[in-house]
Amino acid sequence: MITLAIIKPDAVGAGKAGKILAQLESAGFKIRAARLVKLTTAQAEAFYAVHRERPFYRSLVAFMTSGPALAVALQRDDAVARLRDVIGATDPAEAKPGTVRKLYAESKERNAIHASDAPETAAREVAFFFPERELHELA
Ligand code: 3AN
Repeated sequence: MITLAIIKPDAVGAGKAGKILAQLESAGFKIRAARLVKLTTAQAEAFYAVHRERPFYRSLVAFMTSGPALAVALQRDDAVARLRDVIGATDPAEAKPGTVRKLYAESKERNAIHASDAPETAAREVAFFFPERELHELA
């Protein structure tokens, strides 16, 4: 199974992308595709469309377009749930010790990493960044 992670602009800007990728690899994920992207406002709005009514939506879009982010397609068994375990809670104050967000996130918004939250979401989010057909077939 393949899921999507995005190492967000805060973590890329702080020079933590390599450490985070190493942590994900140590947790058993294989990197299947990777792309450094500077999202446009339209792309960030589309990616986070599910949150468009939330009060933090405009701020989230501004943050996600503020600098380069690293989108990564990751493969392992039970990838979606296992990646959610490794990244930790949305709010770093609530994230368990050793999780990516506990280690690297600054706040609920600037929280270092995104991970797909369900298998259907993962398929859509992987295709958003990696439309190549081969990757879908293996997902
Ligand atoms: P997660 O990323 O853990 O799946 P979601 O889907 O609820 O969390 O939120 C998506 C993104 O929106 C988060 N990664 C975070 O950057 C931002 N966000 C969520 N809740 C808040 C909040 N209360 N204030 C500011 N930003 C938030």
